[in-house]
Amino acid sequence: MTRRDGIGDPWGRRTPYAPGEAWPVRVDSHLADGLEPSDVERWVPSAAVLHSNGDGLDIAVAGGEIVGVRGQARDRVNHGRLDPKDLFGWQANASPDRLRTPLVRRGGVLVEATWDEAMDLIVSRTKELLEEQGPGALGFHTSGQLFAEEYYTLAAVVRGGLGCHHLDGNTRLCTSTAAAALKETFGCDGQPSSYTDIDHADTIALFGHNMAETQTVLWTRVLDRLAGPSPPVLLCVDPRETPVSRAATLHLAPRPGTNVALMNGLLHEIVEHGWVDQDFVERCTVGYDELVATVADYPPERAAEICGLDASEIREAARLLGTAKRLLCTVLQGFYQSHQATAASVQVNNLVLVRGMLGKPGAGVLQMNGQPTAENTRECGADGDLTGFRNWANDAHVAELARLWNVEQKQIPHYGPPTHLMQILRYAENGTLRMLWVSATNPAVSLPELHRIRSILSQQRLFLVVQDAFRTETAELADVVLPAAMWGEKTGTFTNADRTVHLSEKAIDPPGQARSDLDIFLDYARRMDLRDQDAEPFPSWHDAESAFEAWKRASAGRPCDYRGLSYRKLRAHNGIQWPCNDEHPEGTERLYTDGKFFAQPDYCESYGRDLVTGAPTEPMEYRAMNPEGKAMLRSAGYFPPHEEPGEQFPYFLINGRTIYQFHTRTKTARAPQLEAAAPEVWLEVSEADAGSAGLVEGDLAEVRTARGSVLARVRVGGIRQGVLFLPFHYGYWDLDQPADKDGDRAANELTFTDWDPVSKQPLFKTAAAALHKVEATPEPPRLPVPSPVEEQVVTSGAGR
Ligand SMILES: Nc1nc2c(c(=O)[nH]1)N[C@H]1C(S)=C(S)[C@@H](COP(=O)(O)OP(=O)(O)OC[C@H]3O[C@@H](n4cnc5c(=O)[nH]c(N)nc54)[C@H](O)[C@@H]3O)O[C@H]1N2
Ligand SMILES: Nc1nc2c(c(=O)[nH]1)N[C@H]1C(S)=C(S)[C@@H](COP(=O)(O)OP(=O)(O)OC[C@H]3O[C@@H](n4cnc5c(=O)[nH]c(N)nc54)[C@H](O)[C@@H]3O)O[C@H]1N2
Ligand SMILES: [Mo]
Repeated sequence: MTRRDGIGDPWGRRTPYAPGEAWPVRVDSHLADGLEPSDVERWVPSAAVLHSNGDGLDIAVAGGEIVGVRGQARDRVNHGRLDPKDLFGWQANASPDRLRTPLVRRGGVLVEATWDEAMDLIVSRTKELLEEQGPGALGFHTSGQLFAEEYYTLAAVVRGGLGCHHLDGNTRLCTSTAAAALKETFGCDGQPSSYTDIDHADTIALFGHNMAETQTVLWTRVLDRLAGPSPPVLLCVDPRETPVSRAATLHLAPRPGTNVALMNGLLHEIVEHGWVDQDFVERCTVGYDELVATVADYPPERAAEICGLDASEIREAARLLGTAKRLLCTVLQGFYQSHQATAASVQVNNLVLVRGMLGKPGAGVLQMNGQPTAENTRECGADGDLTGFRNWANDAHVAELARLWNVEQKQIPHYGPPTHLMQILRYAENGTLRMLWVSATNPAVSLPELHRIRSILSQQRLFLVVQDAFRTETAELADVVLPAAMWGEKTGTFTNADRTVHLSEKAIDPPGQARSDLDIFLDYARRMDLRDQDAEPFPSWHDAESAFEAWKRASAGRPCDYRGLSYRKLRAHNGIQWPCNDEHPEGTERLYTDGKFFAQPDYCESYGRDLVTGAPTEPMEYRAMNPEGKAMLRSAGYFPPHEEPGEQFPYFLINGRTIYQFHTRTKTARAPQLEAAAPEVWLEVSEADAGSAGLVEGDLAEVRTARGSVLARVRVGGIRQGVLFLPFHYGYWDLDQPADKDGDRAANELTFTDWDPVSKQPLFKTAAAALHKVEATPEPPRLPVPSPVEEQVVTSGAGR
């Protein structure tokens, strides 16, 4: 077991390995200062909660407190390793400013209240609104950070119990495009590939994915392959220089918002050179001719012109992808948070399909998740889908769900797709939605165009409930605040980006009167006196394990089949990939190995949407197009982003993450090591642009868009010229004086309200901006620790 410098050395020591070998174990750990392993009273099994990787870990407990963490050597995901946020982030649980009691707004201020007072307010408001307006007056905005049991319960309560259509997760902001792209191609959500494909791949391509900073342990797996014999070729597509681009064999830095043109150009070359697995295409797919027709318009010269690249770069990238023997592609926010998000992401699926790179070790696609439990939000139907990847447009699926819940079929709204978050907010804005219940998400920092979000959430006529562990920017606007137990303080299961299910056990008691989200949702259902058709209390379950058993029944026979799992089984062997059932009792490493898909018209989760307009495809149309349920090669032409640099706003502003902070920092800012590593917002500017704006490293700059402005210290770096980058983690300077005090610092002050037509994911990574110097640096700037990238690769011939 190594205690390591998780800040200065975030990826740790290399453990090189060869293709097809097992990834060596390296156990990372961190304990509170002065503690030795012998001081730990109990190690409680769990998994990492500050990203989607799902690294198995044990929580160290002493004196009723969490005192550290240790990676699990036997875990299939991390083989013992931990990322910086996991090494230190647990300290947030013990933060003195945790919410300990409910709060209610009286005379304009939030004051402490009892659970009875708080819940009575919520229940009486719900009943009034149901009476006056019906369930359309209610909205629920949940998370990608709760447990499966909690999402399943929320979905049952909201859709089955209240008959309300307005339930979505912050997964809408995160990986609704992953879900949409998988549905477009495979007819159903569900990750085709496995992290173990990294062990076998000879070519790994990352599309808009800064894996080194956002899935740190997965990246160490890649680094260990790069350091071993026969390393894989690495392709990086990102307008910025990142630790990934620095390790890459080839880095394409396209103009932001041009992913579709790039992908079409790459596929053009692959078709042109005959790098197509015709047998696979014939056997397993529909739509090849249409795909060829779409990409015919994107010869490398045209794609290069749109993307601001050299045609030779596109040719070279196509050659690497086209001649790979075991090709693994990953996709994340650089693709998902832009205007043609789904169209770009399905082209990565297409690339893998036309090359026949599916269902065998080292080949495939990972349409990544971001949050630790985003997969569960989607499976359980706490987002814009129905429980168990059921199809809202297929009456038989809705009837099945109604039978399961013992409610009338018409009780479950399915007159159209479940309402997506951006539409829920629009209803709140125009006053038709009058109660919004926000659980485990901080929209006052994470949603686009914050001045609009603030004005929506702070309306008098909107009753806002916020369920969180901390008094966040959003909680400050609430009418009722409910104190929640967090990870480590409750039991439940969660599923990572490669379908691996972990059981996370309760290690300590929550602070004060805080309660688990599951208990809160169930308490609400009881107080609302929700009943099924036999007048029995609904939902019928009462704790985490009974909720899990109920969820297993709901998943039965669906692609995400959990029937073969149980708490007992997960206690014996944590980390099992679904589907897990009689046919696959030990779980399933890869989907679609037999060339069969979940796309049959009667079984599929979705009939798909038009990639340009987002209009849902009619069931008859789908049946005609794909009667046998093959994989679908869908494609679209390129359109320019909806906001592009011009005279007044000459830069393209993008945003994203740093390795040391998580989202709106409610946890990582409370871990001293992490906060010290990246304490303040900064602005990444290319050398050329810094020169022309008269800026040097550390100067204070203002970046302005049509929505607002942010002040940040300048970091001069290897970003594409004409592009600026802000980390999005930093909320208001001061909770008491949101915005406009010393200039704002939240990236979302600058973003705008718009979304991908198919996935409805907001376009966070698009804005035209102006840049001005405000003040020269007075002294060496207090900047975040630069990512210590230089030593990340032990070169025994990285790349080729
Ligand atoms: N340290 C840390 N890790 C995290 C998180 C965190 O907050 N902090 N959050 C987790 C979550 S929820 C998520 S969703 C993931 C996100 O993980 P990532 O998607 O890897 O993170 P981002 O930094 O948002 O975006 C990735 C890259 O997209 C690039 N990009 C921007 N615009 C474009 C474009 O138009 N085209 C292309 N090709 N690239 C573009 C950016 O330069 C950036 O480097 O991370 C997870 N892991
Ligand atoms: N500009 C810009 N904006 C973005 C993005 C971007 O790249 N750029 N990325 C988007 C993405 S991918 C994401 S995922 C979102 C993330 O956005 P948010 O979801 O708003 O971010 P978090 O800070 O993770 O908020 C989670 C909240 O849940 C609380 N919490 C944690 N555990 C629990 C629990 O067990 N129960 C309860 N009740 N509360 C809990 C935390 O204290 C925190 O307040 O941001 C999105 N916004
Ligand atoms: Mo995310």
